[in-house]
Amino acid sequence: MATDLLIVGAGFAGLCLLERARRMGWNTVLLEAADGVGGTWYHNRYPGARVDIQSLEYSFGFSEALQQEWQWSERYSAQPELLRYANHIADRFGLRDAIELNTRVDGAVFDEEQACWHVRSTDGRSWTTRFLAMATGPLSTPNRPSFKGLDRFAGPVLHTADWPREPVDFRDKHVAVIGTGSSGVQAIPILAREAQALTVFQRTPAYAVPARNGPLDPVFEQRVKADYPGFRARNRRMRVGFGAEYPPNREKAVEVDEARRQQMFEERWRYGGFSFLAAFSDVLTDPVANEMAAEFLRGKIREIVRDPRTAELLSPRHTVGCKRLCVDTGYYETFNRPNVELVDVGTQPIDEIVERGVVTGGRTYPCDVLVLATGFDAMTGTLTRLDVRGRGGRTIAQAWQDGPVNYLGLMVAGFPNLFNLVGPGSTSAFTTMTVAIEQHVDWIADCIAYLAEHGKRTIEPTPQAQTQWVQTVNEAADETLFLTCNSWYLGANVPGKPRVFMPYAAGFPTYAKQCADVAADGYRGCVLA
Ligand code: N01
Repeated sequence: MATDLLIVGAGFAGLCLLERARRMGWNTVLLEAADGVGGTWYHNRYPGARVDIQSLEYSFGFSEALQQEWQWSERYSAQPELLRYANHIADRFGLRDAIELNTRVDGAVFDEEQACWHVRSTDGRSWTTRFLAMATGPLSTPNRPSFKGLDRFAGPVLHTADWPREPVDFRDKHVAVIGTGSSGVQAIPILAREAQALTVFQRTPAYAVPARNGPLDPVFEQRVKADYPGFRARNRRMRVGFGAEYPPNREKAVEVDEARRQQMFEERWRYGGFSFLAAFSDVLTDPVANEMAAEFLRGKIREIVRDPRTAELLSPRHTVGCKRLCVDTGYYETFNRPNVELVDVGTQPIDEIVERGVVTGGRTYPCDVLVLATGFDAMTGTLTRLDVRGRGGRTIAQAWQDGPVNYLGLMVAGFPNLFNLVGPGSTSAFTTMTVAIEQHVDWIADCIAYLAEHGKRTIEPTPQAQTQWVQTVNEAADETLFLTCNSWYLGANVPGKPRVFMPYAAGFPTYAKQCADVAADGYRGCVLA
């Protein structure tokens, strides 16, 4: 039997869309490759994994009962609690009977005559569906660099985004970590405490601001819960979908005196997290203001790290915020420990991995366990690896060979009735994920309902509307400083990937309004048939 909607992926986005589909009364199935729900929070079980947006903001608002009953224990929840939250949603809303676990989708073909999708899984099963929603996540395909000799390494090789379920015992072990992005920055302090010795291989140093994590303040929680809808609405008006409690400072760093500048940076440093980037309104747009923020952070590194050479090596030179800012707990302090060594592989890349070590700069660094904190083939990697064929048998990989193209980040020309959630061309990771997901779920649900009301079977964007949207996304990026360094936003972390800025940087309110306007205009830019 054909379903109305087939969702791929049981992470936060897939669960949220499934809950909505249930309320809409659609016959829906959700296919998930893993043996449990939770997506990101299922796979990223590395020590120290936790959210970098405050829990009260990184949570769903679609159900008042859910947001009232759910109790976060910390200001920034750790992975086990986020995984419990995903499972609670699946149970509380009775979603499990629509979810097929251990079912890895490997392809889908659009049937032009019947106007439906035929979806198949690696174990040979197939489904037919009117609408297909890819909730496969922007950060879900691990990036595993092809280091020479990696397969010869005698010990375990663990990727942070594909971490084993069983606890890993690091006692008496010499551990090597490659990568110092958000995942490495969270894992390194814990690994340093657990392992006998830790060697960190750093290609690019990271800017990190303390999370100031701790138990959730019950007074703050009570205040939020007294008016959760208002709290959500205020956050949706923010560029990033969060932070309304501590709004951006409207002053410009370049227009205030040195004392005021230091005072504001210091206040934000003490408050913790991403609020630092909002210390002044020009930090992310004016290179001079950005360098002031950068120098403040480098000053903190010099204060914290006792060895001046290590402090210098840890001090980034690129634009702050150009790569996602890391939110840490004790990261820089870790390099004061006698059992931790920092190795620069920015100037001298890793030559090879040998049976019991990592070789760079003519020296072999011994290790028993290798941790790859090397990130993801972000935003496009999961979809382009699937054999998804639209009109004329064209695959997504072909359509995106020069970088992702789509309309509103939601639909691709030539792929009717296919929706992509929180991927390229939308604000995605530039917004707190739950806000981005709920906006996409609302839009998709309204769109499917509109088609039914108007007796239409398919929707797809016109190539012209798509080209225009890609231009809009590029123009938004051109107004920022995001193009000034090598980040996963640009695909620069994966050798050979087209260098295209993938998320939409105009801010959540602008994006949400553009999506709403398109819908209000009867899905302007789309062909409905
Ligand atoms: O990945 P990354 P991540 N040789 O790409 C290095 C989200 N997230 O998993 O910077 C040596 O940021 C690479 O070096 P360089 C968040 O959105 C959130 O840490 O490319 N090194 C870099 O240091 C985040 O932005 C949380 O020069 C190599 C590191 O590996 C996104 O996920 C927690 C290399 C990869 O950093 C990705 O974060 C974790 C090579 N060949 C993640 N290849 C929260 O807090 C790569 N590297 C919620």
